[in-house]
Amino acid sequence: MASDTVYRASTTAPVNIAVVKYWGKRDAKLNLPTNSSLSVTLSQADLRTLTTASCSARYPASEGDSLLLNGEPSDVSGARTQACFRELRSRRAALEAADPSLPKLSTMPLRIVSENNFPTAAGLASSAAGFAAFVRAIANLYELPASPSELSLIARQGSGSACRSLFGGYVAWRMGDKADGSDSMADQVAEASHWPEMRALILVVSAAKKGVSSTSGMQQTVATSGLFQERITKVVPKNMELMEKAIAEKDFPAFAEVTMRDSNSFHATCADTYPPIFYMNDVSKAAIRAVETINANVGRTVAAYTFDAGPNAVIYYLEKDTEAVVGTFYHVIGDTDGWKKDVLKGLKPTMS
Ligand code: 2P0
Repeated sequence: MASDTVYRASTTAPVNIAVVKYWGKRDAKLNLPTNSSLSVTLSQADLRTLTTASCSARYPASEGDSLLLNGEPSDVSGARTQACFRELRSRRAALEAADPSLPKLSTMPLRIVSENNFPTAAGLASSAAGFAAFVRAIANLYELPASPSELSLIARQGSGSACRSLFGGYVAWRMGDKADGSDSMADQVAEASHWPEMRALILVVSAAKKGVSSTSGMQQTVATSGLFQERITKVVPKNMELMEKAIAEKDFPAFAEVTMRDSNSFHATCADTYPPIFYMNDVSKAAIRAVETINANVGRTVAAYTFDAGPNAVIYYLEKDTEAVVGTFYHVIGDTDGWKKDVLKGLKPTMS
């Protein structure tokens, strides 16, 4: 019977780590950023979210939409999740209005089941892969003729950094300037195959949940930091330009310098927030010194550090320098409390 049909679609989405950071919203409701950002998408073999979306007329309407996240029921009533549901449903409803022979999926309750292949407790940002997979799974279920950039517009409303996880390789999120956010979306700067030697080493300093969430941290920075104005008007526009050039020319020393400077600039604005926000700890700072030592010992820049809204370090390097970079970190880690050897990995960028 047609009414018993369960419609289903699955997808995966990868994690991305920014080398020019998103930090600040100009419109919290639409999740519009104060600056553009750029990231490298990591291999799905290592870190990814797998999501299945289903809908059926036989799912009780009284239960509404639901989300099972790593086996646990998760709240879907938040404004951002609701915005994603609404955007996707309205696009499906438009298809159904244009073609009455299509099943009315837009009227059916949705069940979303999502799992990460990495421990959520590892302290790695999972909202980017999570919302990217969430949006793409429903878009696939609804058979929406949407490009990755169009889907990035929707995923952005779930979590800003999620818009960059709709692409593999090297990805920019253009801030846009329209008030309705219709031009604030991601595009691919280069495929992973353009620079396939790129690697990322993730050092999990602490698996604890971060003290100040990104969403509230960036709001406090926008409201109180004077340095932040300098960052969004001068530092980031220049870093975006230099980063795109470094990627186009596969210039690792340039890529590394912009990556490290942008991370430093982001954390400086956090320290300039009132009251100040500190995401890095002493072990994070030891990782910075280790990168400097590695680069000095090799005599050229072979490693670049970057830190998000937490103490964990991501170290970018090229495959040919694995021994110098990873080998040294293993050595350092052996002597340093706080590092977790078992989660130290050399990750490849992905083609998505
Ligand atoms: C980034 N971060 O570009 C920056 C660097 C953290 C530091 O994107 O409020 O979780 O959901 O839009 O995307 C973290 O911010 O924030 C983030 P919301 P999100 O990767």
